[in-house]
Amino acid sequence: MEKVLTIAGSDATGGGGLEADLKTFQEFGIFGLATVTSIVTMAPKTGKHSVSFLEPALIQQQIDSAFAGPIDAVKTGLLPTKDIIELVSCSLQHYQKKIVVDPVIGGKGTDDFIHAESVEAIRHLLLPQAFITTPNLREAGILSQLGELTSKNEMKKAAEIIHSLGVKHVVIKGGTRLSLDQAYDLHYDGVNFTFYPHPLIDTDYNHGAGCTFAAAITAALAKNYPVVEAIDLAIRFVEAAIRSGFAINPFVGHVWHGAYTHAEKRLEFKNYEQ
Ligand code: PXL
Repeated sequence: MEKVLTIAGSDATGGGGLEADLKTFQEFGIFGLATVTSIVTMAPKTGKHSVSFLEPALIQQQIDSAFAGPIDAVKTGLLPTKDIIELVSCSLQHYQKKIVVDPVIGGKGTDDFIHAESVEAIRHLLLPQAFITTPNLREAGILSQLGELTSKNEMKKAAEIIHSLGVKHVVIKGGTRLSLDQAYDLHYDGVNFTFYPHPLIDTDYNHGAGCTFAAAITAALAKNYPVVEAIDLAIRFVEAAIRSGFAINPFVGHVWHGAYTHAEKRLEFKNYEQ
């Protein structure tokens, strides 16, 4: 069985972060391990999110624990400080297999989780080690230093700049922000640009979609899917998860990570004596 490590923040409400990653890995039939870098909590009366960081030494001990055995792929999520990004980059320096970097900068409806010096560390320390990076439209604008991206052409420019930082594949999640007829995700491999159109889904219950998308790509790669097939499957996996999104509390609605496989129907109680 494949083993995949996520190095990410914990989302205490369970939609994004390493909770999304582990649930998604499980859906792919893959064994998930986790290194916690930080914890995102939500105030129950206001819905305001806050981030707390873990001590670098404790993060290092978790990574060392995970690498006590073989790991088939690594995904990174929220790495909130420059020190933590340096530590993760150093720990992955001799890692030979695929690294997926989800360059988490902000959450929906919250202040940014990370600041300019961390963005620089992602650009120069982490992206050169990555096989795939999966910024959303806003993160792609920040990483490419182009600012707000408002068209498919600008997405292509951003993808080229991000690719030049050393990552092999750039996948920009267009999402609903472009206000076009459909959502467009863009894949650039250094030669070809491929847009993946998919339907816009009218819902606010999509917290965790970005993490789930990157986790699904990581899992598919660990299962030896070719890149294009991994992206395609991840798009369908997340589309199903968003269609089954639900309100977890009065402030936020989460994707359902198990939607693609109808996981809610698994092991249902059947009373055979009736
Ligand atoms: O969706 C971005 C994200 C990533 N990582 C953690 C989060 C969130 C959003 O809330 O909590 C830990």
